[in-house]
Amino acid sequence: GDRDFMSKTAKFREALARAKSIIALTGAGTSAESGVPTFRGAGGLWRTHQATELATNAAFTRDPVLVWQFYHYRRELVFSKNPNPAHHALADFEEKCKHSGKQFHLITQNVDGLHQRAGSQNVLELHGSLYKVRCTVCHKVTENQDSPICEGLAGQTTTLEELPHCECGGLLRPHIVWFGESLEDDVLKKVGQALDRCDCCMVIGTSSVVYPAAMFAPELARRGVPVAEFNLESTPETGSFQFVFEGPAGKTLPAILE
Ligand code: BJW
Ligand code: ZN
Repeated sequence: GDRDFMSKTAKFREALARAKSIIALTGAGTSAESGVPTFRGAGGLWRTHQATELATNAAFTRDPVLVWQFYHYRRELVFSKNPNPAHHALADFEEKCKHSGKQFHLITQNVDGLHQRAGSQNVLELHGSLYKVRCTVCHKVTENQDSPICEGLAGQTTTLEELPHCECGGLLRPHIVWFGESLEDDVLKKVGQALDRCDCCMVIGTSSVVYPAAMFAPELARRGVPVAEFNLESTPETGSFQFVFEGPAGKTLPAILE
């Protein structure tokens, strides 16, 4: 009831107040209230394809047109959406931390850029970005916010030649970490440093099933760090955490961080 929520809220706020180095780890549920579908929820289908089956290098090699159509669709979808109160609460919280001399790291599995659009400054993107591309030949990474990314993808049918290409002539791919691919060394190094220092953590809108991100918060909890999970439902890791705030992150997170 209300009283339980109050004492839990007060206790977690105390943990935040004591902390010197806080991590927020976010997943697709954080953007759900913006209208961006999650992966493992009801919105995880695009046409007849499971999103997680298109997010592999094997799928891209087999059918680069199909995979690019999927990413084109998602780029355009997210352009039409806006950050929600959960994104704003995290951006405001970062600002507060800055003024009170606390470290704050926002580690996101999301590729939609909505945290940055809400004003978050220090965002570690674990799984890449919808708005970056990488050349499959020279491996150069570039930011790309074009809408559409190319005329070919805006039309009904597309050929390989019409897909986005690098100035070197190579085929571009989304700069996204697909299944079986390693996360960027540089990002992992920064995450490792943040985890080492962390003394309070929030896990928001993630199913906690995709590694290595799924093990970050449980490892902190094992070290005795207070961790709060914000989710609509329970996850395989709910039992590892000291605090659980069930409900839509756009409601629960602003209420805690206000
Ligand atoms: C709300 C809400 C609201 C909804 N409010 N909450 C160890 C053990 C087992 C397997 C592995 C392992 N190590 C590596 C693996 C393999 C694999 C893996 O983890 N597989 C598992 C699925 C079993 N991992 C990898 O391949 C990673 N690479 C790697 O480890 O490299 C080294 C290596 C190489 C080769 C072999 C072995 C190791 C890379 C993982 C990359 C993940 N990429 C994706 C796709 C990005 C593409 C794209 O966006 O197009 O990233 S997968 C997809 O899942 C996406 C997400 O970032 C990620 C996490 O999903 P997330 O964010 O948790 O979303 P959902 O939908 O699952 O959950 C939403 C949650 O929100 C739900 O809980 C809802 O209840 C909740 N919610 N509305 C609050 N309003
Ligand atoms: Zn190139």
